[in-house]
This record gives sequence, C-alpha cells and structure tokens, in this order.
Amino acid sequence: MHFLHRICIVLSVASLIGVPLLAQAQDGKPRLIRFGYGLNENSNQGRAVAAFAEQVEKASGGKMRVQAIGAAALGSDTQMQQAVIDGEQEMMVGSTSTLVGVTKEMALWDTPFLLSNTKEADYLLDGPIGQKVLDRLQERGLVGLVYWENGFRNLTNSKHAITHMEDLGGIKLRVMQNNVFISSFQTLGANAVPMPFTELFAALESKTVDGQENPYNTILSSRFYEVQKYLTLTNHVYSPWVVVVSKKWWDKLSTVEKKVLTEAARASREFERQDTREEATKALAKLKDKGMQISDLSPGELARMRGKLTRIYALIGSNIGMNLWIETQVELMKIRAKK
Ligand code: TK8
Repeated sequence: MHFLHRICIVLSVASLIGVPLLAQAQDGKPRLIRFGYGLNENSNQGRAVAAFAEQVEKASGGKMRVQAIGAAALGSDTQMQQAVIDGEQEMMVGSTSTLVGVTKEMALWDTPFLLSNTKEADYLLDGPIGQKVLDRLQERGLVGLVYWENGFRNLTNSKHAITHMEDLGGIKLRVMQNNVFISSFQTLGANAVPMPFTELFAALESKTVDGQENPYNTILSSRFYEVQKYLTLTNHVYSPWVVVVSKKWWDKLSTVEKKVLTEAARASREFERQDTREEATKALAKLKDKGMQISDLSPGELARMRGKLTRIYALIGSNIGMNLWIETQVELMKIRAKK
C-alpha cells in the first residue's frame, strides 16, 4: 500500500511537470509516428532512424514521438509503402528501387553505373533532379523527405568466384522487385529472381537462390557472410534509400510539426551518410575476416559489363521519360566538368 502510494505521488508529480513541457497533440497525447524500416536495429539504417527519432522528440519538446520499428517487423518495403500510402503507418525508409511500382521515375536510380562516386550521388540526389523525382511521390500519396545512402551495390554468391561476365551464367540471383534490375542481370547472363529483402536470408540459406547484391554494410549487418562465400567488387549501381511520410497523415499536421520533421530529416541525412561511409570503409575488411573470398573485376571486364548494360538505358528512358533522362545526363556533365 505504502509503496503504491509513493508511486502515485511520483506519477502525479511527473504529470504535473510534464504538462507544460509536453504540449500535446489535440487528443492530449504526444503524436505517435510509427517509422518502419527493413534492416536490423544494428545497421546504418537502424542507427539513422534512431537519430531521427531523437531529433524529432527534442525539437518538438516531446510533442512528437517516433516509434522506430526495424527488421521489417511491419513488413517488406512494398508492404510498408502500401500501409504508408493508406495512412495506416506514418513513416518508413526503404530502397528507391522498390518504389518504382508506385512512382516510375524512381527507376532513374537503378541505372547501372549512373554515378561513379558519392560526390556525384549527393549532387544529383540533393539537387533539382532528386527533388523532381521526390515530388512525383505526392500524387501517389507519399511525401518524400530526403534520400539516405544505402550505398554502392556489390555481388555475392555461394557457388563460385565471379571474375568474368560469363561466370554469372546459371547463377540464381535475387534482385529487388523491379524490371530494370531484372533486365540488367538478365542482360549480364544471370537468372534474376525478384524477391523481397525479408525473404532473402532464408532463400540464400536454403539455396533457393545462389546470390544477391547489396552494399558491404548490409552484407555485414544482415549476416549474409554466413551463407555467401564469394564477394565480387562490382559497384554496379549506387543505391539510395528514401525517407517517406504518409500524405494522408502529413496533410493533418501543423506547419510547425511539418517543420520539425523536415528539419530532423535533413539532419538525419547528414548523420546517415557520414555513418554509412565510415562503416563502408571498414566493412570490406570485416567481411574478409568473416571468411568471405573477395574478387575484383579487371577494368577490361568492367568495361565489357558496362558496354552490355547500355541497352538498359532505353528501358529506363521509357520508364522515367526522356526529358528526365536527358536532364540527368546534363547535370552529370556539369559536375564532371567541375573537376
Ligand atoms: C531493406 C531494403 C534493402 C535493399 C534490398 O528493406 O532490398 O536489397 O537494398 O536495403 O531496402
């Protein structure tokens, strides 16, 4: 009794102090934001969602609370996208590639070898081209806040070392669920199998597929090295993630609340890219330590692959529209001329 009484006093004092600090959303409770993501908590994605959550709580004085829900507990990228569009979930971060089914312009970021380094990536994603693609999400019920870095993608498999294009023949390779990825790897000779990320580890383990492609950080944080022996440094595409908000929900927010989210998203972008890049410099050595066998591609071999993949450009052009494709090439020429 005595103990309970003390708890009651503590709670009521806390709520007295809490009232002025936590100026609440209309119903008296802090606004709850369910923010879903696919990778583990202990990944560059998980760390960045946590940083975003902290910033939102701080900047809103506790009026807005972000509940970070990782490891695809709310579903795969495409399932979460639908929930966010329907207003059943407030936010998520996932690959731009899985958004192609929603907004076809996102296929731009799937262009093999479009970007050669992170400087070009930041320039294009944070500039007018990146914004244009983000804006297209609105008509589909999503508000795109910022791009985060997933990273340059590299190839792993459990069958044999891949050092030549022909080595891809007969490899069952999981790809993200869109036609540019499927066609790209078919063009290189692999048997491309579209599959959600959530099913990937089990599929690699049971050898339903032989390989996959993702940045080093993900190969490490998702423990793919346990079921994949060979890693080839292909860097075949720079993969962004995109932080999106449900438009249905966004439209109900006050200007101040929108500002809190926009600014926290900007800050999280800086945090995430720095963290991702730092981790990427160490991840390759760690994967080697875990027993992965690492192969390079010779410049000649890389050139052969790039050459073969140019036929995919027409497909991307028709997906995203020729204007956007040309504008992108012009922007890239600008940054390349700056050097
Ligand atoms: C995580 C995915 C992942 C992506 C993929 O949900 O599917 O391979 O690279 O990061 O978005």
